[in-house]
Amino acid sequence: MTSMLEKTVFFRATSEVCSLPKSTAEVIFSGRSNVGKSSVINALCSQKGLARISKTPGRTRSINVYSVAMKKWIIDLPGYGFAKVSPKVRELWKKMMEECIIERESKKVVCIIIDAFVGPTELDFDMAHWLSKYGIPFKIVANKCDKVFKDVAESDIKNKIVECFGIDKSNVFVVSAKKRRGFGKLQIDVVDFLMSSVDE
Ligand SMILES: Nc1nc2c(ncn2[C@@H]2O[C@H](COP(=O)(O)OP(=O)(O)OP(=O)(O)O)[C@@H](O)[C@H]2O)c(=O)[nH]1
Ligand SMILES: [Mg+2]
Repeated sequence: MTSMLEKTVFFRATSEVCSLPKSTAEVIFSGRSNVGKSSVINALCSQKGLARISKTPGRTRSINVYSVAMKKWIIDLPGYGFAKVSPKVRELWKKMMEECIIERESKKVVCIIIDAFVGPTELDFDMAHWLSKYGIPFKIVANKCDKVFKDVAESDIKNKIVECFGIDKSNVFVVSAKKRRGFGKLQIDVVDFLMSSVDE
């Protein structure tokens, strides 16, 4: 079943949430700028150039929608906490994110991507609290685990995240988009989530 992710195609880029049609299920990727959201989407879908990645933070500037199957979407959002864009642009990105996550009625889960080396930041906790407040389920994906020192066990990174965010271990993933490592269970969960919803 997870092989269907390899057939994921770009669907649309927009800053107007209301212009998007209805979907039946969405997995939304959110996180600080440059944490590797777009890279994680590429690794998840075993594709190199699906989502555009960049060394410079602030690469993804609109809501990028990818279609895994009919009305089953993966969504890449602009990053939060990027200081180098103007307050006006930051406000616009925030509004886009809020509209995308809260105002759309679709069945959704958010993957908060954090940096495994840096660890969770205040902004990541704010995001988790905000999602909880609105009853939106979320997973934590700790990316760039290739940067973590070899003597730190993956289970330690996981346990720390479980403790910090107060979520179940089954919703925590430690991955490296660069090395394409750790994506097996996330692929299964994403496909299960997308395909378990009934088409309207
Ligand atoms: N070492 C390492 N670098 C990574 C990994 N994943 C992404 N990167 C690098 O991190 C940088 C940012 O990657 P993106 O995927 O563009 O990050 P993003 O979160 O989508 O960034 P914005 O769209 O700008 O918010 C790039 O230089 C990537 O090559 C990883 O697993 N390990
Ligand atoms: Mg991006």
